[in-house]
Amino acid sequence: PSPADGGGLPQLPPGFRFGTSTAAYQVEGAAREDGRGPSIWDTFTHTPGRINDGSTGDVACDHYHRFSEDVALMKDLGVDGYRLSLSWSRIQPTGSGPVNAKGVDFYDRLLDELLAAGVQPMATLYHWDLPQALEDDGGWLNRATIDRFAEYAAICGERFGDRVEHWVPVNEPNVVMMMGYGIGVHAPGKALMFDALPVAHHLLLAHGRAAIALRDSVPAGTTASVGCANNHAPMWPASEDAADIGATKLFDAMWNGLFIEPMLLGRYPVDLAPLLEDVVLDGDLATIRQPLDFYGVNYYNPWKIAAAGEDAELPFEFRELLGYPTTDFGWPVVPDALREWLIMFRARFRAALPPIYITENGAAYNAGPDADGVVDDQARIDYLDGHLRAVATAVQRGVDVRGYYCWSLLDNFEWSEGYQQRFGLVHVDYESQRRTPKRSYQWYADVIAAQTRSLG
Ligand code: PNW
Repeated sequence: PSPADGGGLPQLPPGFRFGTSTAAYQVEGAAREDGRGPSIWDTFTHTPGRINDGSTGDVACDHYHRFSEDVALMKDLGVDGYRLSLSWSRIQPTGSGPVNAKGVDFYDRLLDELLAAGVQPMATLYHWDLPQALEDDGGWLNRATIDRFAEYAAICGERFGDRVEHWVPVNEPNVVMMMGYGIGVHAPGKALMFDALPVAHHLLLAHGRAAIALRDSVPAGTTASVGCANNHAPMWPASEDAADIGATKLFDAMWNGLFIEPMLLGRYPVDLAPLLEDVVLDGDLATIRQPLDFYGVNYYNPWKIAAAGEDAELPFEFRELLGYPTTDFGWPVVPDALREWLIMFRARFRAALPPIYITENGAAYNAGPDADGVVDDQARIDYLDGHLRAVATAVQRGVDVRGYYCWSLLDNFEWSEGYQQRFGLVHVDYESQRRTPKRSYQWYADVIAAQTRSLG
C-alpha cells in the first residue's frame, strides 16, 4: 500500500462527506414516551405474525435516551455527516394539529449535540412511520395525507431549518409502494399489487409539496437544501429471452424510472403513464418536479428478474443472483454494479441531475462479540471497501458524488426481519444496550482519517 492511495484505503476527493445513516423507528425506541403518538409501524409490529422474530421497535436501540453516547460514537468515528429521520408522530402525535413540544425538544437536543460534535445533520421527514391516525383516514392512498405532510414539513423547516444541512422528504418511496402496499410485508401491510401504484404518485407529490414547504418555512437567512433518498437497484434479466428482458424492463420502470423521471423530468415512464392516468391531476407533475439540491441514492445490490408464469399475480419474478458472495441477509455483493449504475445515471440525465449523495449503503453480517469482545466483521469491511472504491471510480469518471452515508451507525430494528439482521458499524446488545464498535467501525475511522491526511 502506498501513501498516495491512503495506505490501501479508498480515496475520495477533498471535501467528500463521510457519514452514517439511521431511521427513527429503527433506533429510537421510547415508543410511548413524551407524547409520541402511534405510527403504522407500532400497529404493524404489534400485530402477531408480521415480524419474523416477533419483535417491535418499542425499545429498539433506546437511542431516544442514549443519543449522547451515539453522537460521541460518531465523533470518535470522525464522520462529519449523519442522516437521521424525524418521527412524524413524535412531532405531531396524530399527524395533524398542534405540535408536541417534548417531541420537538428531543430533536432540538439531538441536532444541537450533533453540531457540537462537528456532525452535519441530514434529516429525512418520512422514513415509513406514518401516524396511525392518518392511516385510519386512508394513509398514502388518500390525497389528503399529502396536505398533512406539507404542514408537517413546514413545522420541521421552521423549527429545525437553522441546523439541518440537507433535507430528504421521503425515504425510498418505491419500497413503501411495493413492500407496504403492493405485497404487504411492511406497514401498513396491504397487498394491493398493481393497485398500489397511486401510492407512488401520492408519495411523489408529498416529496414535491414538502420541498416547497421546507423552502418556504426555514428561518430567514437560511436556505433549505432539499433532495431525495431513492432506492435504486440495477435490474438484470435472468436470460436473453425476450420475455425475461420485457419483464426486467417493466420492473425497472416500476422500481427506478417511476421515481427518477417525475422528480427529474416531470413525467412518468411511457410504459407506466397509462396506469396512473386516473390519479394524476393537472399540475401534479409540475409539483413533483421541484428543483433538487442533491439526489440521494440508497444502493444495496442488483436484482435478477424473469418473466412470471401465466397465472402469476405479477408479471415478473425475482431470481437468485448466483455467482457472487452474499451477505448474511442473502443479498448479493456486487460493488461494480454501483459504479456502472452511477455512470449510466449521469450519462442518461446529465444536466437534469444535481450532485449525488449515496444516502445509504451497507450490509447485514450478524456476528457478535467473540470471547475477547471483538466483533470481527471483515466481510462488512470488504463490502464497504468495494462500494467506496466503486464510488471513487465513478467520481473519477465524472459522476458528481459528494458524499457517502453508511447504513448503519448501529445494529437496529430491521423492519420485517426484526433484530436478526445487523447492519451496524457498532454492535448493539439489545439486553444491556451496550454498544461495541466492530472492526468495520475502526476501518471506516481509518478511511476517514486517511482522507483528512491527504488534504495536507
Ligand atoms: C432500506 N429492497 O430498506 C431502508 O431505507 C432502511 O431503513 C433499511 O434498514 C435498509 O435499507 C436495509 O434493508 C430497504 O427490497 C428495504 O430492495 C427493502 C429493499 C431495499 C432497501
